[in-house]
Amino acid sequence: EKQRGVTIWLTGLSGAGKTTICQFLETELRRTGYKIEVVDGDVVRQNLSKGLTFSKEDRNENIRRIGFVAQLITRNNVIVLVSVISPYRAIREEVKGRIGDFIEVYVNAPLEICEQRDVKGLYKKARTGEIKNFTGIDDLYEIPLEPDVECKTNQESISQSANKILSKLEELGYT
Ligand code: GGZ
Repeated sequence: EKQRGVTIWLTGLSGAGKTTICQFLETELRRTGYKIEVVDGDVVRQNLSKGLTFSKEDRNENIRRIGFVAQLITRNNVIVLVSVISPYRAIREEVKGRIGDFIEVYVNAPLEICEQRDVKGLYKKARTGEIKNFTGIDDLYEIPLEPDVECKTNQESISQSANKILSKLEELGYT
């Protein structure tokens, strides 16, 4: 039977665990033999979206570009793992509508936890004002109202979070 493509879209704050869950899923799905592509916000911003700022307009432009690319890959029967903050609900819905085969995953960790982790020291810089418009500090994050999967990364392990997503893939017939 032929593999169906799908975009798995992980949205959430910086430091919530999106990239970590993606890496786990990538390994797991590749091991099983699926064709996978990974699109990480941080990497896209150094390439496809180089030069874009973190204004609402530029974030939405970034998301639109990523959505476009994810759509192309998805229709070629590949599983696409996207991890981007994507703070605005309307543009997430727009991309979802366009791709169709789309699983929205809310990677949910409380701001305090993300800030404690502060892997890259960005929250500290946001607090001191060295970085402006930082999501969760002085910029908006609109929580998903009906995500297909919610991962509470301060209450569950990486493999538990990833397994929720793998179960959803199977439930929807993609694996
Ligand atoms: C949010 C920022 C900002 C501001 C730099 N706000 O956790 P990271 O570091 O490695 O990934 C974040 C990345 C956010 O890029 P996205 O493309 O995912 O954002 S969006 O979907 O809103 O377009 C973070 C870093 O860039 N970063 N400045 N002001 N995150």
